[in-house]
Amino acid sequence: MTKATVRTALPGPAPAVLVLTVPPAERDEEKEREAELRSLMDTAHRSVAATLSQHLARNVAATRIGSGKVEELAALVASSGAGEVIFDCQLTPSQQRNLEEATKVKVLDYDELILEIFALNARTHQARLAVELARLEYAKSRLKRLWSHLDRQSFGGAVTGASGAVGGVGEKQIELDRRQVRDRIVSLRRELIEVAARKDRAVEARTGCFNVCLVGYTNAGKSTLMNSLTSAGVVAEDRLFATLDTRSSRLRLDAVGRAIDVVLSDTVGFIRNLPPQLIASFHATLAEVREADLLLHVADCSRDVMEQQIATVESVLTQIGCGDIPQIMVFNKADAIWSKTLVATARKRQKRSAVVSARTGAGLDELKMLIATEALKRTTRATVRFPAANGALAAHIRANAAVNRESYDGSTAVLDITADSAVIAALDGRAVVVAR
Ligand SMILES: Nc1nc2c(ncn2[C@@H]2O[C@H](COP(=O)(O)OP(=O)(O)O)[C@@H](O)[C@H]2O)c(=O)[nH]1
Ligand SMILES: [Mg+2]
Repeated sequence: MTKATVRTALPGPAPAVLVLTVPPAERDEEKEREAELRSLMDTAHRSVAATLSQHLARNVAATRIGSGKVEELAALVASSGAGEVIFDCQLTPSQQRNLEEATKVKVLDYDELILEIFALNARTHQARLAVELARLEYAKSRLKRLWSHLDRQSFGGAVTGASGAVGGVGEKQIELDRRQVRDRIVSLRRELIEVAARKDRAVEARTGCFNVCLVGYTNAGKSTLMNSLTSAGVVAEDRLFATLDTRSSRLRLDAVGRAIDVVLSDTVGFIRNLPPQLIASFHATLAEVREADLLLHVADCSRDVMEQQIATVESVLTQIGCGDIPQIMVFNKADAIWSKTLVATARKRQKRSAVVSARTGAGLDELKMLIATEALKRTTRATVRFPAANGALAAHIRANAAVNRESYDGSTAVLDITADSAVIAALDGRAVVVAR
């Protein structure tokens, strides 16, 4: 069974009610913000039961939103059967606690949602450590909230006079937790320094395959593009890609009459208003991009802020050491283009670019051709022959190359493979290699 099947079999969190807190001055951005939040929910494998907007300039100290809205929220949670509430902004621990009391479900703020996305997307050891550190630092300030249920549920109300002792139980637990969290934070920091020193590369290198990573802003259409590129495609054999996780798909491209397989991976999107304390874990989560052979930088050309978004993504890519990876600039949402002139000007600055609509499918063939051309530059196809009894060599080839066909010539194994030219060159001497 592949990881993908395991993942989809797990029940996801119950659908959520989204709360948008929109200052009156930003009202015309409301639709945009909702789309962005929904896109983040999608990335976090969560579903949306309903949305509630609050147009309010000030932050109500106790509950963030006004008391009338809190009532409305509680009613909406009950009527939609939602299992949690997610805010598009930061909440203080006490706001979170008060809102949970009013709605009777878990309330998450924006940082918690983002942290969860990072946790889901952390694939290297280093990224997992960085995300755990950020989560603990977040949790440290909220331990009181975690344990407040102990006071209320188990001992609260009925037993009058006992509340002093009850507070003691919660307080003791918080003290204990606080110490544990502090210790773990110290050890995580130390471990992160060691890992950085070792230049740890725990990404399962999918050598032999051409790795393409989708990068770009949240809501640019990366996941939609990934689906439309792969859904119609002919897929290669499953076992070649047994290590793929749910965010990767294989794509077979036709490169001038020759089939070429590439692995396409969706990444966590660049997020507007990324809280500063999450930047380190965001970068660590993206580090896997460094292993890519090609980046598809997806930009939303239906937006007037396209240029700024492109510039932000470029600068982050440079910061994390991905500035030199070949890139195809993909101007997505051509069906809703904001300005043809703007896109034409932006295209002039790019070596390779395509204007597509992941929604209608326009331009996707051209994009596939561009990807295939890049992939062809890097991969070689060859036929290798070696004694079938040499299981170690067969395993080595399977781990490092894509096997297109295999047959036996008596006791000789004959494999038609596609791999990085260096991998094929290294087989020389251990097998008879004929380039194709
Ligand atoms: N009009 C239009 N909308 C699109 C297109 N591609 C994606 N979208 C929409 O943009 C939103 C964000 O898409 P998504 O793939 O989740 O973005 P991601 O955050 O980059 O993965 C969704 O509402 C999509 O339906 C497109 O080509 N045209
Ligand atoms: Mg996405």
